[in-house]
Amino acid sequence: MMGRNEACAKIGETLCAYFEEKPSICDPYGNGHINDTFLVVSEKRYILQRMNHVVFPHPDEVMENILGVTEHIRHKAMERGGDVARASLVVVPTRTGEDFFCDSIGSYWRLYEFCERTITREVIEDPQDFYTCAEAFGRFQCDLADYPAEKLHETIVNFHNTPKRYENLMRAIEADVCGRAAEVADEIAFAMARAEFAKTLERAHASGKLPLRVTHNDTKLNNILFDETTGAPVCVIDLDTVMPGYSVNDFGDSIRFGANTAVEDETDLSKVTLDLSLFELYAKGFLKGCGGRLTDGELDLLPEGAMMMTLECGVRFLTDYLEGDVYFRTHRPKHNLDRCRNQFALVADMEKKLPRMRAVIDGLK
Ligand code: ADP
Ligand code: GN1
Ligand code: MG
Repeated sequence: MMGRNEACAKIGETLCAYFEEKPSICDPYGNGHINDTFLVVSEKRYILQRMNHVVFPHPDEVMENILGVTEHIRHKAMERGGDVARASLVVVPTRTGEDFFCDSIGSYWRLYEFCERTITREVIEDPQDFYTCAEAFGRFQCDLADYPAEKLHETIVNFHNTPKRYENLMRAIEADVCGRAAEVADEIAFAMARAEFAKTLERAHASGKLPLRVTHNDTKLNNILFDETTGAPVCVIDLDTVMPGYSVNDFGDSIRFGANTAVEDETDLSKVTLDLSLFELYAKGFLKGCGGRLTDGELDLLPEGAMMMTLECGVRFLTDYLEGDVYFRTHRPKHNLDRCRNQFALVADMEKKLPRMRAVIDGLK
């Protein structure tokens, strides 16, 4: 498989496709695990991304989704008199008018306007930021409630189908291509002990308790741009996985990342716990942003959504560790294993706190 540096080799050719004159700056940017992101400075600032072709087999479909969804969100922002220019990502076409560029070695690239006067956060410094982040992700879902779901391509099939993620893990254990399975026997046992729980949301959907909605599916704190002066959320980004999904998973993925008292790859597991006050704050903001749209069935399953996204993410990190770290960008040996242990530690703490999570949600109904 082509390495990341090799895949980015044609960045010069890509810049030519977008700019008449060579930009003065083109530097790696941000902390995403999936795409290769660059800050480009020409007459103004841009975000250039090489789309991860392994993760997203149909980059053209990803772009079609993004163009539709961003236009829809801008329209909603206009209706409520918001900051339309920064309300959603703005795709910049190539000089020949294409929405993305395929270079001569088959890498797919896209260019966005840089959303100015914004910052991203990796951790919560002020709890209020988590509340506003929740409101923004809730409003995102609310804005897309009338988006024609049949127009959306499923950019990653079964993305948050946790039982399917378990099947992938089983395959990785069986193949054990790197000979790492014995080393992670404890983590495998932890996952297997929760294989029944992993079916909870799919079962709730099958029984009509959990509707499919248009969701973001990657609601990490660092996928929101905040205004650098006021701290208000300005723009929800990273729209590659906008697809039909469960509201409780959008809720849960934010809790997994933002209400963890440690960062996602912290190796001192004694620091990894669920911050219940952040959980409550996020729940309040998310419900407000969703504008009363969530059904009782969805409300009841919000705590399970948090546990599910954390368990699933741990299973995905473990699978990638077993497969040789081919999916998530890693920065050190065993990085994916560290992330997996961290997520499983958070699951264990959430299990202890489940009655209190339920009580919080009951109090908000
Ligand atoms: P990944 O899928 O790899 O996470 P993202 O699309 O989230 O990639 O982008 C990575 C980072 O780049 C973001 O966390 C954010 O800091 C920054 N970023 C992305 N798009 C923009 C934009 N239009 N304006 C400003 N910053 C952006
Ligand atoms: C990836 O792209 P990024 O870094 O926001 C991943 C998410 C995981 C997350 C774990 C397309 O998100 O599903 O939850 O890493 N995105 C994709 O940090 O797989
Ligand atoms: Mg991201």
